[in-house]
Amino acid sequence: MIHESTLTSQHLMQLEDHYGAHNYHPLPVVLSRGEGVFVWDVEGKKYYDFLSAYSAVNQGHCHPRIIKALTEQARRLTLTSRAFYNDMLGPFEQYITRYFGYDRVLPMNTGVEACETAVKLCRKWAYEVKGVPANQARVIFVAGNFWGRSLAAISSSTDSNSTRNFGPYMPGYTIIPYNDLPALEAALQDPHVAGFMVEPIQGEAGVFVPDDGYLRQAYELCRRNNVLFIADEVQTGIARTGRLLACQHEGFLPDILVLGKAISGGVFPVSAVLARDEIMLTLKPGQHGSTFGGNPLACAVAMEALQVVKDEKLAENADYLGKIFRSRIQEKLVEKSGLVEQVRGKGLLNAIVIDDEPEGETAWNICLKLAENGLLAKPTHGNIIRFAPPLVMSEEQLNECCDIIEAAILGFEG
Ligand code: IF1
Repeated sequence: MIHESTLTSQHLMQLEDHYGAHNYHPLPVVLSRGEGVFVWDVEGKKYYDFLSAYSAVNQGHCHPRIIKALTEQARRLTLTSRAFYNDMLGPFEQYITRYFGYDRVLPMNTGVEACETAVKLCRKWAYEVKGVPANQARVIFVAGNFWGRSLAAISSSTDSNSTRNFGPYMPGYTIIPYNDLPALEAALQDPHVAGFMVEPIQGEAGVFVPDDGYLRQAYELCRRNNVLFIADEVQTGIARTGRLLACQHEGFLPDILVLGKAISGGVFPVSAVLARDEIMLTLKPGQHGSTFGGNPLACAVAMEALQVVKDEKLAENADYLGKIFRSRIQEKLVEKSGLVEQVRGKGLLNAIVIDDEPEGETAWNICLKLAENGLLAKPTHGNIIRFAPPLVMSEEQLNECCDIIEAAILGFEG
């Protein structure tokens, strides 16, 4: 078997094209190494990573402490299943519940599994605590949501690309507009509503930041109507928006918290659902689980990855650098270039809106130009380019990246 690193980018792209499902359209860049804020392609070209694997690599690529935790545990014990106890899960559960301020955690692997676990848990609570009649529980979602690719997840999607020809869909969902409190208040009048699941900032939809106070008031409306507020912080959590959790910008803790991605620093699939006893203890043995959920390797990696976030003050850094990023882009591009309509975001989860054709040809070509100039980013929904570097970036590196972005886009003007 030839080791991939001796194959060219072209050959490696051809292998994927020939043998893989075509469920992605990647930029023509083939990466073979990552370290901190940088990645290298197979020809050795160096890039700033401004996507961070969709905010899974907040701690930077191959963080030495997280890799050490991974390799040491991997030599000792990787997986036991939950048929038996192991010596890592209890310490992890204690660590993460204290870290975020919850009674209990249910460990899973991917974000969509954790989100689906949250929906199941919320329904279970509705029947056994709130008293909703059997099979009548409803969960409210917002238009533009994204919580994964499973049938339960796409059943709440308003993006036809995610839903077309995958029906029939999961029943018991109510869809309302995002950032619309009267619509939420109206939907909450249904006594069968169990929960309201929402991203604090809509990532995939294009980094839509709701009005100040929306999340907090939505949370209070839910509490007043005995409905669980479920925060999908798979992408906004783990310091990405300048606080440990995006909900902390508005000073509340969701009833159910869903985490994924950077909970492991992008080193291993780890996700988790956190809740208080009254909710979590509705699940009894045999009612939910997963082969890899809570495995010793995941526990070791996640504890170290979360500790790195605190030790390296990544939330503070994201908050500080995010303000620099948005003010530079506002001043140098939004106010000067006809191409950039808006910059928006919080912390280091940001995006620019390009004045583009619907299919986003210009945004795509801007990303190709950025790649040529050593910075990786990718459009979402056509004309929106998401910028989300690892949170370990320095101010000097951020300014260099802004130079690259500004030069590339102003070059397009010409
Ligand atoms: C893809 C998007 C981002 C998420 C939120 C749950 C999940 C995700 C808020 C599910 C996952 C990933 C999925 C990945 C690309 C990426 C993505 F563009 F698809 F939507 F980040 F914006 N909640 N997002 O963002 O987590 O099961 O993937 O671990 O499917 O292409 P997962």
